[in-house]
Parts: sequence; structure tokens; C-alpha cells
Amino acid sequence: MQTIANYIDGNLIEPQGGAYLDNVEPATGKVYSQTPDSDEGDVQLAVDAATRAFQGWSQASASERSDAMLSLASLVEANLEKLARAETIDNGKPLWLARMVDIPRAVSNLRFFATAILHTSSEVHFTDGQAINYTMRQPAGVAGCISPWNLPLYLFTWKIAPALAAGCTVVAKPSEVTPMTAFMLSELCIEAGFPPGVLNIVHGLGAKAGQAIVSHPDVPVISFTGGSATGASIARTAGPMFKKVSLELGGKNPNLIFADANLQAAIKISVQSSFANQGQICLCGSRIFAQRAVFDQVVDGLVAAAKSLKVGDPLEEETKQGAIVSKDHLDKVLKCIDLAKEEGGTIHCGGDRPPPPPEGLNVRCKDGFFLNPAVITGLGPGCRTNQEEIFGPVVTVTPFDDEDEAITMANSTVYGLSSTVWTSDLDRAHRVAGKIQAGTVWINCWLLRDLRVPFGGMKQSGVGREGGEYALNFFTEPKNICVKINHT
Ligand code: TXE
Repeated sequence: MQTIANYIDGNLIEPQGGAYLDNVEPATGKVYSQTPDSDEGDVQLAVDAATRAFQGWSQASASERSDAMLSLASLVEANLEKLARAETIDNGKPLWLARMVDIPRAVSNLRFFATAILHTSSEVHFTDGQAINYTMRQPAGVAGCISPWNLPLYLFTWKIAPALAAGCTVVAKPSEVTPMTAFMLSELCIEAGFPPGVLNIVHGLGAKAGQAIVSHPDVPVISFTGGSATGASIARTAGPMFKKVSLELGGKNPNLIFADANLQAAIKISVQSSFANQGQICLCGSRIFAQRAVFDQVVDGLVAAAKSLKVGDPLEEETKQGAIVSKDHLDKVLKCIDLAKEEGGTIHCGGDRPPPPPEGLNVRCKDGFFLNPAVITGLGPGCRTNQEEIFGPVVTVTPFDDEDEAITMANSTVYGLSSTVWTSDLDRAHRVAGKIQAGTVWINCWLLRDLRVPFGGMKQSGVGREGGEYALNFFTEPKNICVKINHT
């Protein structure tokens, strides 16, 4: 059984307390590796190493930082197949998805920020002929980066890449549920000759290792992606310490389908936006609102497509839906399905476990955490099923009559992460997009990403924005320097 190590000051080391957590393969339900159960002592070692390395890294030229990151990116790319397989085993997602999205995206996150810093500009303000103000951007210090389990290496690199590029040194903690690819990245850092102490990876529980990072006085900047309740807890700790905090939290994203939309495309992409990665993407559209004239057609199309998605061994090429990430999370999603039934919802398909071998799952996966994707109707926008984040392969479909009603329903939750609008009316598309409370609105598409654009949420979906300059600005402190011009 493989044992994962912390990566501190350029070395792979055991947790100081010698304690480990079981790491389970979701497709089989079996423990397959051990993860450090790190504590404050391990975080202290990592912060010490990051603090020592800060001087050199923050003052290295942009091209030196860029070169180091590009070498790492090339090694990640060279190990794509190995990393994709590891991600699939650790998380339960289909191998083709890890191969096509997760690992390539980790490479592009590193490359994007490594090259972005070669093309920055500085602000200068001329003040009525009396002074010149110029703004320096200096790395904020040791950055704490805490990432979730749904897109493990993808979101881990989405945080550490801008932090490192900006000149911060990093203490990062991947989710204890999916630690493997971050561990493999630490091995690649050693192979790439990444400078010791610049990136430190501490594995362990959120309430222990995560909290130790968030509350550490020498970590002035925290970037977090995860659940809203955890985000609130982090904000409670970081607020009184006046830390800079970026929180990318949950969502309950609305997907509005108007009768004038290209329905074939709307249904095809809505199946992806509802069920991709087993519905475990913060950007998944979990509430579909369909205009009444096309409601039945949308439901029928979604149900037919959901039933055709092959649920099974994520290592098999034809699998479309892999395993839910953990037993705990599967139980949570199953409870949500029960709640939808209690609330009077009609389950058109899914919400149940696929049959055991020989009819359903293969023998390897008989104890895995699988769930058939569910399409639910008959629920109003205000019920718990339509208000609370489920974060699984579950979508509700609700009819609406006009634009105002659709917008009211879309905005009726505490979340505001993303939204999709399907219409062929250009005016309507812009009108509706302007009124939806969400950090991102996709029109006639979903998850079409550009790494330069602001990414994040309104309301309880988060604080701040990631992506492009937004992320680089977050990891730096602006300093204005005012130079008086004497007119003698
Ligand atoms: O996430 P947590 P969980 C949502 C989704 C899910 C719910 C809970 O609804 O059901 O959140 O998932 C670390 N101080 N999302 O419990 O706990 C933790 O170790 C510091 C949405 O798995 O928020 C992990 O590294 N760190 C989401 C990370 O935070 C703490 C993706 C996320 O874990 C901590 C995942 C603490 N006190 C879940 N407690 C998205 N927005 O993409 C935990 N952590």
C-alpha cells in the first residue's frame, strides 16, 4: 500500500506525529493508500520553510520564476497518463475526463500564470502636473492554498500557480479525500529542481492541518475553494487577523431554457452541465428552469440522455459516470434524493444504485460508491431540494412562464456562482444575463473557460475573484509611490 508524504523544504517527509489517514478508492470502496494526518507541528515546519524561501523567490526575476514553473508544467504534461489514472483511482471520475480535462488543465494553469507574469504592466498616475504616482505590486508573503476533492490537481494548481507566479511562497493543503496527485506533483517538483521551500504541501484534515494554516500568524493570505460552511469558518478565523481571503464556495446554479432556444443543443449541453464529474463541479447547473411551452420536451430529452449514460468502472473507456467521491458524500446525496421524494418530487430516472454484477457493475466495483443520475420534477423553487447544494448527479426541472419569473426563480437562492441562459433572442440574452445574480453567466454554452476572465461568486458563493490578473493581484499587495515634481 502506498504511503503519501508531506513535501516540506524540498523534501518528502513523514508527519511529525506519525499518524496517517486511510485513503479510499471510490470505485471499489477499498483503502488503497495512507495520507499523513498532519498537525500544527507539520504546518509550522512548512511555514518556516516557506518563510525562509520567500526572500529569494519574491526577489527572483519574473523570468526565473517563469522558467521554474514551466519546467514543472512540462513534467506534469510528460506524466499526463500516470497522473490521469491516479486522479481517477483517487476521485472516481472517468479516466477519459481526467485525461482530457483535469490534467491538461493543471498544465495550462501552470503555463498560463508562468507566462502571464512576463507581460504585466504597472499603473502610473500623473497628478495635476505636481506629482507622479506609480504603483508597485509586491508579493503578499507566504500564501495558504486550500483546495477541494472534486477537481483535485486542477483546482490545486489553479491556486498555487498564481501564488507562485506572483512571487509568494506557498503552504498548500489538498483535500484529505483526494491527496494523491498533489503528492505526485511534489515528486515532480523534486525532479524539476523546484527551489526548496517555495512550494510546501501538507496533507491532512481540514479542521486540523487546514485550520493550522488559516490561523497561522505568518500566513497573511488564504485562498480557499470548498463548501460555504467551511468558507464561513475560515472567514471567522482570518477576519480578526486581517488576512486577505479569497473564497470560492458552493453553488446552486440555474440553467434557464427559453422556448426560442436551440433545444437540441440546450438539452445536450444541459446533460453535461448537470452530470459531468458526477455532478460534483461547483459550476454544474443543478436547477433547470424550462419555459412551459418546451418543458415536456426538455424533461423527456434529459431523462432519455441521463438513462443512456453508462455508470460504472471509471477506468473503462465507455463509462460516462464514475463513482461518487466518498461513502459520506454518497450518503449525503442519497439523503437529498429522499428529501426530494418527501417534498413531493417525481424522480423520472436515477437516484438509485446501479445493480451489482453480473447485470450492472463489474466485480471490481461491486462495493463502490455509484449512483444513477437523477432527473426530478414537480418541485417549487423554494423547497429545500431547490435551495440547498447537493453536489451530485441530481438535477431538478421546473417550468416558468415568462422572463421575469425565470429571473426571480434563478435568483431565489443564497448562492450566486454561475448560470446558463439558452435563447436565440440576442436582446433577451443580454437582458437576462444582466439581471442574474451570478459571477459568471454562460449564454448558449457551459464551462467554456478563458483563464483571463474573473472567476468566482456572489452572495454565499464566495468572496473575491480568481483568474488572470484578478488572481495575480490577490497574491500581491499594491504599494503606491508618490514622487513630487518641483517646478522651480
Ligand atoms: O468540503 P470542505 P467537503 C461543497 C459541496 C460539499 C460540501 C462539503 O456541497 O458537499 O462543500 O464538502 C479543507 N479550515 N463543495 O466537506 O470541508 C478540507 O480539508 C481549513 C463545493 O469535502 O469545504 C479540504 O481541503 N480548511 C466545492 C477543503 O477545505 C478546511 C468543492 C474543502 O473541504 C477546514 C467541494 C477548516 N476548518 C465541496 N475544513 C466547490 N466550491 O467546488 C475543511 N477544510
